[in-house]
Formats: sequence, structure tokens, C-alpha cells
Amino acid sequence: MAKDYTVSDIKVIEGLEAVRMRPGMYIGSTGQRGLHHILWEIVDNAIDEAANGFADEISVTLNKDHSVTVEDNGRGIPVGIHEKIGVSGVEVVFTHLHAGGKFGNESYGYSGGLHGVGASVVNALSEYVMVEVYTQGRSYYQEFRSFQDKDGKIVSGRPVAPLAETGRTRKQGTKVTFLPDARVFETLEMNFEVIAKRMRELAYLNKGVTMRLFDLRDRGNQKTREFRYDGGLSDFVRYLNEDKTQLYDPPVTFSGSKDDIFVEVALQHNDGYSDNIFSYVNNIPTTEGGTHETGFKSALTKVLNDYCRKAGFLKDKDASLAGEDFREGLTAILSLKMRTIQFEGQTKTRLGNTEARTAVEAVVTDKLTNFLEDLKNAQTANLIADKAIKAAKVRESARKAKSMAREKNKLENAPLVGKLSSCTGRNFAENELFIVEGDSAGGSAKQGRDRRFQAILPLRGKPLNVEKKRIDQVLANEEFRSIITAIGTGIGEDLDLGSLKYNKIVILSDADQDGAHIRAILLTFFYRYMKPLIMDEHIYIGLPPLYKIQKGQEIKYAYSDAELAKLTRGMKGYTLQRYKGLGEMNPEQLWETTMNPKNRSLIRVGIEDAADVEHMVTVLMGDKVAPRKEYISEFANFNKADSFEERIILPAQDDFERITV
Ligand code: 28G
Repeated sequence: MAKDYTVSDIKVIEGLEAVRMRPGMYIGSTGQRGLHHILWEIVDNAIDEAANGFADEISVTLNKDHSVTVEDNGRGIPVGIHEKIGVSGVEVVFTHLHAGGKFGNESYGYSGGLHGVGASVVNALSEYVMVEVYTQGRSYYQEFRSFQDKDGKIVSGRPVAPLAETGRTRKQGTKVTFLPDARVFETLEMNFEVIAKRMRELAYLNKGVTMRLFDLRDRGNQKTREFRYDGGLSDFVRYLNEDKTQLYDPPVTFSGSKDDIFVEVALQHNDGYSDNIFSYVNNIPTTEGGTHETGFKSALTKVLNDYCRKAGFLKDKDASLAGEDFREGLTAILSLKMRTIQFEGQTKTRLGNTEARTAVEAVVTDKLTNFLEDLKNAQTANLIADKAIKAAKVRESARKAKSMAREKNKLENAPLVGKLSSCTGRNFAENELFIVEGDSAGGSAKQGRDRRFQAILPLRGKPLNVEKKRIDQVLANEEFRSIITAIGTGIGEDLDLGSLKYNKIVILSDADQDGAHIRAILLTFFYRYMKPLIMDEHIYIGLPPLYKIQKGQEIKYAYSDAELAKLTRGMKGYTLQRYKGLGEMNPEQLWETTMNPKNRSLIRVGIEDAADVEHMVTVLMGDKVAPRKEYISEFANFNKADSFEERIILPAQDDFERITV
């Protein structure tokens, strides 16, 4: 650096240094997630520029050398000299740590120019950052780099030279290329599908913005995606309802502001029974919900009840309908833009701001009432009311069925317990329930297990596909009744985690298409009726080995084709057995490879992106046959790294670093 240090420079350097010292504090992790995170910091700035109405094209390019280029066609980061700081706006954005941010859980601006929150963090964690700005007919350039100082210490994010004008241009906007620092990140490999998925989501959330993704890393396999949704949230709900039978179309959409909080809603009912509300704040998914969702639900219930009375669906003597009646078969997106967000909850994805509740309530009450009162929407309004009235009737009969089932359970407890081989220990934290496909595998599991903490529940044949089934039908199914009884928590709204009998519930099915289908059905059941078990990380997939490799006395097991190749590389004179099903393993082998906590591999089932899981669950389990077939034939090969659950709920089997839990 040629120039002299000022007090401001020293502050800057200390800031960048702090980021380098503790990257986790700023970007969560230094694995692939953290790597993606720094890309999103840059993309966020471009999205802000678009949200402010100045840009409508954003591109991301994954370059061959692992650098990434992001470009927008906005106003360009200011090139003028910042009055107080004495350097260009570009340099301020890339070298000054901006107060607050997502991990500080403090202020986070959305509009009116609070860009650049994370650009300096990206700079601190990059080998280099190259910035080009195109504005008012001229182009500008500045580069930032990491150096080794005279003591051999790495210093990062230093401007190589001040911002300089480089020529004339017709372009407008900002282009940033950065190379994540290999000394910081465990991997420099970004995942195309993960990035594409998030860009699609951002395109839905920011209507009219064209998002393009280019992957130039593999010469022989260059990929590109383009997303643009002029319908925004309305297109998003349509997409989520794509394979369901929609009750009306177009979706109901409205938006409005209160107290500087901008609220946008799209909703559409389908003929199913579950409700799916997806909420976002400043484009960040709020998976755990929060005040805004509470406000949305209470306003929806109130406004729709009022409408039902006014329109004669409910008589004076009738009780009001419950919120869940109006939410039966509902798919909704709720998107807020606000300045100061407070995140709470286990994964910091629940909105805590009380003013968000008031704002959403006000906007929904006002705008949804207007919608319902508008005569040209009468048909949609009546369909919504009609569906809720029916739901209330079913709820009443389900309530009866449920209490009947409870009674019945008491009576039939004996045969159910007979099917379950429970464990002898009573320590919840240690206990595990294996749900095993097939009687013969169930038999092996019973013999092979450690009965002190492992319980076995064998399943006969394929369980009922619960998608499209009402709760009373699910409760009537014997396989699910025994699962519910064994787990002990109850289901749906009544689920009580405190009564959970097993800390780990492990689905164990064959490594073939049937097994994958059974697994998908069980996961759908847990997702629909026992979601807290997934959220709380109690649901696991057991991974039986695919191959047994034997040479003399030595036996090894391979859990994927990739692992088989690795284990047998250069090996001669071995015999290979391919397991077609769990039933082929004897009790000792099953214990050794799949159940013994010392050796086994489990995949923990999580919900990373609820909207995406929702789409998967319906495509696979929904009533429209054509899309399901397509999906299964494309992805449901368990031996392929990207079989369907692995693609969406679970990490890819081959990429997945098998953890022993
Ligand atoms: C291509 C990759 C990512 C951006 C803008 C546009 C403005 C801006 C960005 O202002 C305010 C000033 C210095 C810190 C705002 C332009 C108002 C008028 C902008 C981007 C705060 C930042 N004209 N476009 N920042 N600064 N695109 N894309 O980063 O002090 S960032």
C-alpha cells in the first residue's frame, strides 16, 4: 500500500482482521455453507439495488478458477469520495465493517440505500476482490487483495490502489469478482443446485428481476439457469401447488405497508388437507415462523369468519370456524421487508418483532376484506368459505374418530405391543426405535440389536400413503397406529415432545426402489403429522451397506458405489456380495454394519428449505400421477448420489461425509 495510514485506516484493518480471525462469527461456518454465505452477501447487495427499483438483472458466474462473478445493472456503487471518510464509496463498501448484520442480530436495512452490509466480510475472507462500476458513461475499477506482511502474517482485503476511472461504457451497474481464500474455507467448490435453488427463490420473492446463473467450471459440462417471475409470490404459490388440484386461480394476492413494514401475501387453496405457510423477512426464510405468521393467521381467521357470517355461510347461532378450518389445503407465502429484524428460536429463524404482527394484521385485515367484498371475487370467496365449512364438519368427525381410536388403542394395546420389540432400558436419551421394512429384516434386527436401548418395530409391506389422507384415515391404519403408539408423543396439534420415548427414530429400509418409496412414505408421514420430531432432530435414516467385500478372513462393507471403488482399488482376489435387501444379512452382520453405534452411519433428516420439501412431498406423494412417475424415474435410484430424498431433504449419499451417531 502506497498511502499513509490514518486513524480510519487502522479501524478498517482491525475490522477486517477480526473477520479473518473468527470467520464463523460473521458467516456461520467455513465449510461449503459459509462459502455459499459469502456469495449471498454479494448477491444481497444486488438484490437490494433491485428491490429499490434500480436493477432488474442479476447474474452469478462460477468461474473455472473458483472465483465467482456477480453483476447487476443498478446505479453502481457510488464512485464519489465519501465526505467523512475521504475514500470512494466503493472502498467504503468493501473495507468498512458495517454495524449490525445478520449474525449480530441487530439492525438490517432493507431499502433506501443501506447496501454493502456484508461486502467487507467477503473482502476480508477473499484472496482478491475485483470491482467494476459502470455509471454515467464511465467505468471504474478497484482491486483488493490479501498480502503477506513482513512478519509473514496474512493481511487481507487491502486496496491495491484507489478506485480509478478506466474508460467509457454504455453499461450501468456493478460487477464484483472474488476468489474465496483457500486458507479460510475448507472447500472452494460451490454447489450449482444449491445456488440455483436459492436464486429461483429470490426470483420469486423479487418479481420481475431476471436472475441468471452460469457454471463455467467444467469445460465439458457448462450449465446455465435463468429465473424470472413477473407474477412474484403469486407464481411462487402456483409452483408449490403445481401438482395439486387448485380450488381457484389466480391466487389471492395483496400487499401494503404499515409503520415502515412492507407486507406482501399470496395464497391459494388446494383440495388437500395440510396447510403450508411459508414466510420470509427481507428475503430470508423464517422457517420457525414468528410474530408475522401469528398476525397472518389471526387476521385470516377473523376476516374469513366475518365474511362467512356476512355471506350467510354461518348463521347467528353457529359457532365461528377455527383457524385451522380456513387453513385446510392452504398454500400461502408471506413476505415482509422491514428495517430492524430480531431473530429468535433454536435456529434463529423465528421473527420476534412485535410490530411485525400488528403490521401484518392491519394489512391482511384491510386488503383481504376488500378482496372478499369485491363482487368480481365472489366465486373465489365462496370457494374458500365452502372449503372451511366442510373442513369444520370433517374436524368434528375426526375428533370423534380420534377419541374412538384412543379408546380402541387402549383395547388393542396388547397386539400392538406384541409387534413392537421394546428395549429394556428406560433412558430416553439413549433409546432408539428402528422402524424396519419387512418381517425377515425385522427378525434379524430383533436378534442382532442391543436390547438394552434398541427397540424394533417391523413393518409389513408398504404403509399407507398419507398424502391426501385425512387424519382419521391415517389413524385407522394399523401400521401408523403402531408407529404412533410406539413413539408415544401423539400427533398433529396434540403432539407432546415431552412424551417422546426414543431419542432416535431410525427408518431402516432396503437400498432399492421399494425401500426408497417406503422411506418417502414414512418421511411424508413424519413431515405431515410429527414435524416437531424432524425439527428437533429425532428422525434418522439408517444406511445398510450395499456390498460386502471379503478377502480371506477380512471383511469390509461399502455403503455406496463410490466407496466400493475406493475400497477395492488395487485389491485382488476378493469376493463381492451385493446385498439386495436387509433380509439377506444375518443378525450379526446387520448389527455390525447398520445398528452398532460404533460402526453404523445414520443420516439425520432435517428441513433445510421447507418450501422445497413441500414441493417434493407433493410431487412424490400427491395425486397427479404423471409428474410423480417422471420424478421417481429420474431421481429415485437409491444408488445414484442424487436419489430424490438425498437431493432435497438429505445430503447426497456419496458426497455425504458419513457420520457415526
Ligand atoms: C454486483 C454485485 C453486487 C450495489 C449499489 C448502489 C448504491 C450503493 C450499492 O450505495 C451506499 C455509500 C458509501 C456506505 C446508492 C448508488 C445510492 C445511489 C447506490 C452490488 C453506503 C451504497 N447510487 N449497488 N451501493 N454506501 N450492487 N451488487 O453490490 O458508504 S451495492
